[in-house]
Amino acid sequence: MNIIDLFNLSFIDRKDKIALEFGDTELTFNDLHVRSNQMACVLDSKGLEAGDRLALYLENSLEFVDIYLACLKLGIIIVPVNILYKEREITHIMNDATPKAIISFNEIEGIATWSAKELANQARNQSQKTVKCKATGDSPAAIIYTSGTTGTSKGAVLSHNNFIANAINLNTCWKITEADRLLIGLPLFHVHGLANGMHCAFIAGATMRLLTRFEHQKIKDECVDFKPTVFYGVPTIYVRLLEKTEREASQIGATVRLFVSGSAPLPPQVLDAFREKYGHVILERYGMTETLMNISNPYVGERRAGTVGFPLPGTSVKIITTDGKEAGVDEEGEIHIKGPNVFSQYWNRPDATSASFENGYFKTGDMAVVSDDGYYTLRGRKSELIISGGFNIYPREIEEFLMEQEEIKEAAVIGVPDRMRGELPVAFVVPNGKLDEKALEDKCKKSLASFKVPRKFISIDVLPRTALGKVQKHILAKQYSSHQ
Ligand code: MLC
Ligand code: AMP
Repeated sequence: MNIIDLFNLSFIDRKDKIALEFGDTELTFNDLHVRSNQMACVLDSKGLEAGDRLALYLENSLEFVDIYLACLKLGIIIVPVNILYKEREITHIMNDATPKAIISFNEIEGIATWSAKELANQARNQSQKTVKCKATGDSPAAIIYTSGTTGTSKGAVLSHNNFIANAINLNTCWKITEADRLLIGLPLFHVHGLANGMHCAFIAGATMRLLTRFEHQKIKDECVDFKPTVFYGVPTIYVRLLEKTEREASQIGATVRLFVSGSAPLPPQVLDAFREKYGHVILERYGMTETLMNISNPYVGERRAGTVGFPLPGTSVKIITTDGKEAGVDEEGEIHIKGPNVFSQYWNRPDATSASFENGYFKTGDMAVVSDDGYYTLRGRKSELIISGGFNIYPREIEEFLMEQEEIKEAAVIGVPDRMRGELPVAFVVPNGKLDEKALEDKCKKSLASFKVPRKFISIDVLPRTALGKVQKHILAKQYSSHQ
């Protein structure tokens, strides 16, 4: 079975129900079905075939949804690209995934694009006839780029079955049904918005309101107008919601039965403050691009602050200590995951793929402990990954960029704590002569997504290193905090 077969439970059987609200547009499930058939005709006429890749550089929009569904129907592998990425970052993905094209609303400097608006115009005149989806459960549905635990960003190949396992789990465990109304302001280019948001809504037959993005200034009005029952956010969004007045909080929370947090650690004090102000206990869960959702606090039962709960159905979880043994209760180790939700490979990277699996389990790079009553608590990461506002930053990528600049001899990037975003990147640099920080910042802004641009550049004479030459980032972190 492919995921379109599951969407058809709604596309065909709930024809006249409102599936999607976006701006002033309301689409029924039948509209989604018809529009994606038409879009599939356009893509087909452009010579795209099953197994081809097609990159989407699109903010949340009707075009994103239509093209995404059309690709699933044709067996085309979608490569969603973070809309905040700049030419340098997009080029890496284009070279790696070699998509037939990249679809965008606007021109991208140095990269040939297909216009999303033009495709949408062409689709209007096409046949509405149902396109038979030939994909099987094992067919790749998407390649999503993620920094993983090491190196530069790699494409995680996610199959129809991976997405199906994830959606069935969440719809079951979080009781998502056709009575629900999902408010999705998270980007569809990441699995949180796409697989937990859109897929779950379409399969359950729930109504989804899609926002171009989450804007804290507008969220109260959206809630009052849409009356959501389910709300997904990253911790930054919940910190923003805590800034609302009591009255706004009661308006936002009035119809919601479930607030879910994930993609980065939710500080226990945020969960507590949210319970105080909103009267809701946020359900925190843990996932990854490579595995989709793994561990979740229960819908029924105690949602324990600071923990991510229990393994989801069908997901096997082991904690492996540094000496390679399975950890006992309260003993820290790396989380290893096996299950129908786990991806099969990094695109074109057999070495990276085999390095990331052990005994059939995916090594997540996340450290954790489990309590005697089965709750998992994440304890940080093995790698240097920084998560800012739910977006991942791999320090090496920024360090390499900085060291390409003539004014920089050496660079080391660390994540520093931030109340709003969780973490922020800060760069320690050894300059060639006097450093013009503003000029360096401008260069970063031109080539790196805004969330990757270091918030501070700290000049030092020499980076602290071990005898083997490895930069001692913990010393830099101490140096940073002692200067604050
Ligand atoms: C953020 N920005 C965006 C944007 N999101 N720009 C365009 N489209 C978007 N969707 C930019 C802003 O322009 C701004 O740039 C900066 O980010 C901060 O924006 P802000 O307005 O101050 O927003 P804020 O209230 O801080 O909220 C930011 C946020 C955003 C939380 C809405 O960070 C976000 O959408 N994060 C979600 C990321 C996500 O979906 N992660 C899931 C990964 S999957 P500037 O230039 O002014 O700084 C995964 C697996 C799992 O991790 O477990 O889920
Ligand atoms: P990504 O590569 O964007 O899929 O990000 C996955 C990473 O996000 C995981 O490896 C974790 O480090 C982190 N993550 C996801 N959910 C949580 C959570 N609830 N608490 C802490 N970290 C999380």
